[in-house]
Amino acid sequence: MRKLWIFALLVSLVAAFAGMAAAAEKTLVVGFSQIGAESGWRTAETDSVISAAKELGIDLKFSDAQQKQENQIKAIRSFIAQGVDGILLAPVVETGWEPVLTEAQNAKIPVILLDRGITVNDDSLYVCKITSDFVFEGREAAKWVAKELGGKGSVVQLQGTPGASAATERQKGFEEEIAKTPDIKILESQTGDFTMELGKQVMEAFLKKYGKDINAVYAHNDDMGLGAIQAIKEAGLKPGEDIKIITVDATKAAFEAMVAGEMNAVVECNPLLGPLAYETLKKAIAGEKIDKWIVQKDELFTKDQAASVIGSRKY
Ligand code: GZL
Repeated sequence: MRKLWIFALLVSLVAAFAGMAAAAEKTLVVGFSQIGAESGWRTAETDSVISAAKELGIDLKFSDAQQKQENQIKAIRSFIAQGVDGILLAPVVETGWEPVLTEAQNAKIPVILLDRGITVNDDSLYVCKITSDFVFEGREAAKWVAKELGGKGSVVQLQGTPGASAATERQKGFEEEIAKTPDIKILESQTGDFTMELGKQVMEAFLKKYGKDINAVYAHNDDMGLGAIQAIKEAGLKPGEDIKIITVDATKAAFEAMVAGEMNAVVECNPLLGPLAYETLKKAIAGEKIDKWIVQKDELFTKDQAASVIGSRKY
């Protein structure tokens, strides 16, 4: 009888420890509201977030908003209803997030912003943003243009998505810096919405209007810059020679264009944010203090470096 009692005690102890171990290893369930697939950079970011979830054994609920904020808001509400442990949000634009982020806060679900920022009165609505410094990127592009044009010339600007922090801040950085070189004029700025197709269409319009007066193009991302290259070629001009081109992102396609001599420079913007996003989310869930802005370091690459660097690029 005594042995039976001891056996029963051992079985219950093992079960208790197994339960504790299971609780300690509870699979993290994370919702990711992604903007869409508008650019090579965006796809690289999506791949990074999805592959890191697989490597870390995280149960990822992924939603592609097809560039629409209302779809992102719907996705966040769905994540809240599913009771996820955390939410990653790449906010397509800066405004309009208070209501849904308040619902996430009330449900005690931490939200981390990826690759773009938002404007809210109460920044406790999100744990932190993990982004590049877009103003820095814009400044770096302007410094390069000023040097490349020898301090004198005309530039057109292909802007990203209206209302997106990546676009407004790249424009702010560029225009503040280029103003220090008064003989360089920005002929016109128009949005190409971060896509190759629209970037090409806007550049076609700029070429019809300004033709050979355009000395350089500053595109807020590679895809619009690659679209501009197509338009310049179809206009019978040589991209990279007749018209200089600088973009932001530094995807493989941009390096290939620089190797081909059709793009002159690119400012990097790191999309491989998956591992850092989950590491930060786990710290937030554990109640650790997190910096409000985790900045990604970026650098400028020129055509002359492209051939030697392209082999080491990760996206
Ligand atoms: C930058 C990101 C931008 C990229 C574009 O963090 O938000 O959006 O520069 C992408 O390629 O479309």
